[in-house]
Amino acid sequence: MNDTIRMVFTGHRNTNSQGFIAIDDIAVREGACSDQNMCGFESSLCGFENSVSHKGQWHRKRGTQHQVDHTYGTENGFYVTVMTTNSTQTEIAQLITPEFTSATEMCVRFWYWLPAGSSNDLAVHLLRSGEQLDALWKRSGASSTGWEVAEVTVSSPAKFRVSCVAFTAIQVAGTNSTVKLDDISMRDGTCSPPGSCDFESGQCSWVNIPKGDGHDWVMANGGFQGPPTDHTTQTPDGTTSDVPQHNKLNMNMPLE
Ligand SMILES: [Ca+2]
Ligand SMILES: [Ca+2]
Repeated sequence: MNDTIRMVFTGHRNTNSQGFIAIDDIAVREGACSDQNMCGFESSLCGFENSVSHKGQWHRKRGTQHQVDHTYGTENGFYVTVMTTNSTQTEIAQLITPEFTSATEMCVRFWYWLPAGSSNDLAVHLLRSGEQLDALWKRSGASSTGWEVAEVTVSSPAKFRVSCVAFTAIQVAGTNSTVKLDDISMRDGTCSPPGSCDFESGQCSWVNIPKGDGHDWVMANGGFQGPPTDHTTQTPDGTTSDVPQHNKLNMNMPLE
């Protein structure tokens, strides 16, 4: 029996491009991919749990051709979405992060997809010792054309107190399409103010606008085909958002 598996990396280069495609440090190991501070829901719920106080449930679901996941952008990736139990009643589904006891302020970053129809609603709450506080972030009535990113600063005045973050979806009876979530991550410290970003720990809530020409802004360190240092740290280790020369690109101002 031949059980050899080969993987193929396929790059398509724009004929007018002055840019490049680069691959480095490929590592293969058994098991699902994981990032301690990120959940892409590829093999599990990463310790997230459904609230037992509500009937609606968040479930992992494999993407489809028209609704790809965010992590991989393919139908083979997973995300979480709400499954309702009763189509005649509005239901609430609440996905709760594992408990954390660390810093007093954390930045929660997540990707969401609100389907068409003004009846869907997604909110982020802090649960402190089981008590749900006022919504820190809420979006409703504006459907997404695809995955959108949001960042929410979570503050807990009582240091080292056990807290959780809850993603709450309200599913109105009679609607089929539901809210989706993917790539939820948390890091110490506050989120950058809307529009501000030093690119030292990601792109904040800036995203590339697909233009179909194969060009994107990429995160880069000093030196290679770019400035020798970034502006924030004035060192080659700081991160910038670069595009090859002569290419004019747009980045999308985050919604707030
Ligand atoms: Ca995913
Ligand atoms: Ca920087």
